[in-house]
This record gives sequence, C-alpha cells and structure tokens, in this order.
Amino acid sequence: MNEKERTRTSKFLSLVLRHEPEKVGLELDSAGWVEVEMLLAACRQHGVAIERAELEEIVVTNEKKRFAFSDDGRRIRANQGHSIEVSLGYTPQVPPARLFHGTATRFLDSIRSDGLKKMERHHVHLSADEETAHKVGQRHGKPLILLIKADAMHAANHSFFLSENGVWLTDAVPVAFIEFP
Ligand code: HQG
Repeated sequence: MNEKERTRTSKFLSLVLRHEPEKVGLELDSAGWVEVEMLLAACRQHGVAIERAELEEIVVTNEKKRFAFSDDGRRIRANQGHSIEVSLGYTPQVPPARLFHGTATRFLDSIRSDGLKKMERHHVHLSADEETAHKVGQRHGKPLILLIKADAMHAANHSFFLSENGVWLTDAVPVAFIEFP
C-alpha cells in the first residue's frame, strides 16, 4: 500500500468505525469494537477489499493512532472521534495544568459566548501541545489556539479522559476556563 492508498483506506475505516457502520451493514458493540473478520468481510462486500496485513499496516502507521486492536487481536475499534453512541470505557484522569484547543477564528464569537461545546462528537477534544492544536484548528480555517485552564476545571469537578492515542477529552469547557488571545 502506498501512502495515498493508506490514507484513503484509513478515512474509509474512520467513517465505518466512528460514524456509519451501517454503511457496510455492520453494528459495533457498546464500546465501539467489531470483529476484524466481520469488518474485512463487510468492507469487501461493499467494494473496499482490505487484507488483514494492510489493516495492521494502517493501525501501526496511522500518524494519529486512530485505531486499536483488542489485546487478542480479534477485534478493532476507533480510539476516539465517534459520532455514534459508544462508551469507550476510559477512566477519568488528572489533566496537565494547561491544555490547548485548536479552532478557527470564525468560531471565536460563538465560543466567547457559549464556551467550547462537543458539537457533533461525544467530547470536546483538547491537545497537550500547541503544535497539535494548531493542526486541529487548521482543518476548520484560519487556526486559533485557545489555552484551557485544565487544572482549574479539574478542581471544579469537570472530568477529563485521555484517549488511547493521547487526545484529552472533556464534556464542555465553560468560558471561564478559556484564555482567549
Ligand atoms: C468548534 C480530528 C462554535 C470547535 C482532530 C471545532 C481532533 C464551536 C468545531 C478531533 C463551539 C468542531 C476533533 C461553539 C466548539 N461555537 N464553534 N460554542 N464549540 N466549536 O471536528 O476539536 O482526524 O468536531 O472549536 O485532530 O476540531 O478525526 O472537533 O473547531 O483530534 O482523528 O466546533 O478530530 O481528529 O469540530 O477535532 P470537530 P475538533 P481525527
């Protein structure tokens, strides 16, 4: 597989494992897992033939570690980013004092009035470093990095979860905990 094919297949897997498993006739379990064999068979039936070795290559090389195999290697799921109802089973963690949220300047007014909301996803996604936040923001337009006072949020009983691939997740960030530029 070359990089272009890997990216295309990875995007397709994101669609199936996070958003629309029914597109290929699949159902995920309550924690987002699906049998690898069933996934590959369903994809093949819908015109996307992926070999087991190719799937392993994607899981390992994916720059954001978007997917994970179960310990026994028989199941696979997306580590975060779902829009369908799943409970990923992450336990609450103490966040670093400061986290970052990358967004776009066009959302600024709305965020100033409502804080950060999870929108279509299950959580607000926060990054541990500015560089990652910058990349996340760029996807939406002119990037803007907001500093999140995670220590104060945690002290105020907001829960934080750390996904398998290093993304910090929380329900919402009220305006009081955001430092605007
Ligand atoms: C914005 C990618 C107006 C929020 C990335 C964001 C990440 C508001 C957008 C992951 C708002 C939602 C998540 C408010 C939040 N008013 N806009 N009150 N509150 N927003 O894509 O954080 O490639 O759902 O700032 O790398 O951009 O999928 O979230 O701009 O880790 O693996 O609403 O998705 O990873 O956009 O990205 P998204 P996100 P993957």
